[in-house]
Amino acid sequence: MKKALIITLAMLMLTACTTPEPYGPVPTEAQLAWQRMEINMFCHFGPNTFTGAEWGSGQEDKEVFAPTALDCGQWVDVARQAGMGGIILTAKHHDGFCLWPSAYSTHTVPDSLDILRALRTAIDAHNSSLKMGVYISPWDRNHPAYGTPEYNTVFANTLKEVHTQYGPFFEQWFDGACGEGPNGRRQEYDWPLFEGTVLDINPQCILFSDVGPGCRWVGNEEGHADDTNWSRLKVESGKRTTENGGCGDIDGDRWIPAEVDVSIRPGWFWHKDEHPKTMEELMEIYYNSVGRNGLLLLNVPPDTNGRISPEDSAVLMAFRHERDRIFSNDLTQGAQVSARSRLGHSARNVLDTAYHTYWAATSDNAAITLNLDNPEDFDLIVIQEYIPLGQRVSHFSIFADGSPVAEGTTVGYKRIIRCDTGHWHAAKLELHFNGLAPPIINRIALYNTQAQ
Ligand code: FUL
Repeated sequence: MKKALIITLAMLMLTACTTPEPYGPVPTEAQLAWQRMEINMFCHFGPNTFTGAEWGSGQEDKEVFAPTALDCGQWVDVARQAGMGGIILTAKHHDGFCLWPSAYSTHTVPDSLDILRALRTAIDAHNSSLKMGVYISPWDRNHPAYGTPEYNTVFANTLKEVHTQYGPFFEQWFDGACGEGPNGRRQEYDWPLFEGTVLDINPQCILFSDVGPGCRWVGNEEGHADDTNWSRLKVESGKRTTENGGCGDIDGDRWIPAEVDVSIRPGWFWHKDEHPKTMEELMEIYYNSVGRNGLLLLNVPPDTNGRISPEDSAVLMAFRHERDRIFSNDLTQGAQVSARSRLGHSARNVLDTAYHTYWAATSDNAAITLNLDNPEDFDLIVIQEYIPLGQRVSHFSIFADGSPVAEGTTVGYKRIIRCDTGHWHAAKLELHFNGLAPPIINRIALYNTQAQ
């Protein structure tokens, strides 16, 4: 009898310890890995680098594309040292010029100047975790077939060629721009054909477009997501049902997180009279993108040498150094944590850096308290929801030593809350969450940007 009771109790505990049910759509493994990259590098490179244009006409002489000291290994070094997870190269921009010797266009580099191959080789040579992605513009101002049904087949063949010969790519960037081609006509893009072509070759590839399916355009090129940012989206017949690029849809039925693309310089291509943003501006962008549940795709265009300029490289290193300085000292270490928790998913889990441990609250309205060893000064609060089980939090409010200090709506993969009145000084922090389902939080951390 006693034995049976013990077995029943043990079984009950085991059931209680299991993973909570997911809420709504959840990321695929590839989407989760993508989100965890946090910052990637975009490289706009092509004839425009040499002509000063942003949108080339497609009539440029092929010879204008002539980097004098091409070094894709240097791009890789800069990206790695800047803390980026991957590099996405504009293999074909709107001018139609292919940075590889394509069989489907006459407007290409010669075999001897295959930039896709050079980048692939440089990335593989480093044997690091840096991943490669590709931007191929459907809009083509050079191709004679553009504006006719035949072009959709040409473009699908182009995708197939690039993905089979130079892949695997972690992301395929589909630019939504659709202007006129050389014959004055616009193209009706066959998106299902384009997407199917890529996914048949690489089902893990994250497809970027205004509506996903892998990730979505955030809706601006200034470097910010909305304050409210759901990773869910409603899409019908290839279109958004609402104009919510920046904030997604609370009731979206697909997991399509936001990507924030912005250039380090005023233009997307390198131009000699333009200069990069400052480290402080990049930090602002970081807080407003990664800190608002977005992935930051920061464009760093190689110059006419075929290298990332010393100016851009210096500011990227300062940006990395500043993030390391701020985020190396989490002030919650050693704190006492208390909250009602689902068995096996204790509140203490919010302090560790292991990704797959979390605090699972027991109700939609939940609170967690952190008692620090000593009162601390801090001006950043970082919260991360455990998104493999869905995005749940719809409102949060934070109290420091009993006084309300901040509130907001969504959290998602990562939310960074900044103090706009200098800094907070407190020994006790309470966070109240309202969720669409009981919140699941894997990290809470506090930092002081002003600490020496
Ligand atoms: C836009 C393009 O028109 C720009 O030239 C740039 O490539 C940007 C990333 O996307 O739609």
